[in-house]
Amino acid sequence: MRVDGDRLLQRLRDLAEIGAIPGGGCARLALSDEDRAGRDLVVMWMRDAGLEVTVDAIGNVVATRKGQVPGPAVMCGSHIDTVATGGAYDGNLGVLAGLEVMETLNDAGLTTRRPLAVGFFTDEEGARFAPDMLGSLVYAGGMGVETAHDIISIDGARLGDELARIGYLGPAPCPGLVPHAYVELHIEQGPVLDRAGEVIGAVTGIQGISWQELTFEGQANHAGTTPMAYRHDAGYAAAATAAFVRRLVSDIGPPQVGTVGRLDLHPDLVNVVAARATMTVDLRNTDEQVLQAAEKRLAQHVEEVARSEGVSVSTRRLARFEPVEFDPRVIALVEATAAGFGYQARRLPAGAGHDAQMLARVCPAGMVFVPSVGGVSHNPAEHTDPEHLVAGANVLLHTLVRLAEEDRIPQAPLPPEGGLR
Ligand code: HGY
Ligand code: MN
Ligand code: MN
Repeated sequence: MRVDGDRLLQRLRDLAEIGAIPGGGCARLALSDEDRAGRDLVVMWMRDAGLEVTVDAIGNVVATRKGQVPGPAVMCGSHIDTVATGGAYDGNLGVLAGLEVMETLNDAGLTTRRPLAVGFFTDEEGARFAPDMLGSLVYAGGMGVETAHDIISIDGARLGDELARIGYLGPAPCPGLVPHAYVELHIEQGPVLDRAGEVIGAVTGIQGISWQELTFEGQANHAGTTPMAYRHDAGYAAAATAAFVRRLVSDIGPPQVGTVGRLDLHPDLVNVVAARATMTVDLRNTDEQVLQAAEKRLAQHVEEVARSEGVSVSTRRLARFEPVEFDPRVIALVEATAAGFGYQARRLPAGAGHDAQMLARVCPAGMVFVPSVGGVSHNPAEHTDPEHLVAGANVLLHTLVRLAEEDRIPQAPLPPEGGLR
């Protein structure tokens, strides 16, 4: 049994049309009008496939295909919200490949033992409303839905109001139904598979994430008349911190990464010493202890530079998730399924956050990766070769069917299935 690759690729193109931006990418920030339009299109496809669609109180959408016996579903999915410079595949592939699995089983007239479900989770990116993976965090019981509803976006909107505005403040309760298992297909978004010339990744886990917003308050002053010793330059404090982040990360070494993605100055004028600077720092590492040490060193630097520049500083935590290890049985199942297609799956951790890391809190979870050309993502140029997209969908299909048919999740290591049906 194989997915209909043409149908999957066409749907990826159709969805990418919504919020399309030059260069082949799309911009569908969470709970924006573009996100609503994307949601409406995918929900229509889900209903046309005969799936039972539910929307929960944080806007997560789950479409379920009945099994022969009732009970917890084998779940797949991802997200369809994007960053402002998003590509066509980040998140979208996992949702549309999951839908393709359902369509393929429909075409084959097959009903799996357990129900199957495909979902898309609200605000996975966290770019508009922090933290990221918010919908799946609430689904897994990691945050109360009322708390989530009161989150304010970077453009000043309240999450609960935006959910209601786009018509996705749904009746289904949070936390959501606990699946039998969860498997997410996603593009790697990094260079590992592409560089190695490999097609399938069996993801071992996800690195820890630390997001902070720093606000330095100094004193606006004249850029020409104010001697340097008299300045309280918030812009300098922020710039020095951005440079420190780069030094810190190179001192710690891989896999530590650090990013200053946002940096706003006020009044943001050429001849005024900045009175205020607001910036974000994104630190990640697969090792929780090293990540904590990096956070400590950053905090020390921030205190020192604020004191030496005579500015005040406040810190706001935007996201903090520890590293997650996926279920070894699911990792082995992905490997064995890939081997059945003749692919030697590479084991690797995920550098990006994913909804699977939240589902891993409540059920056995894992991920399937396919290569990102040049490792480029969060960029309209994001690209995965069509045959790799289809290969990932076929590995997802057979991994899900195996989880839906077996009494229990097979113990690792598994013999590769010879020549899949
Ligand atoms: O930030 C991330 O890793 C993900 O794209 N939300
Ligand atoms: Mn993603
Ligand atoms: Mn992303």
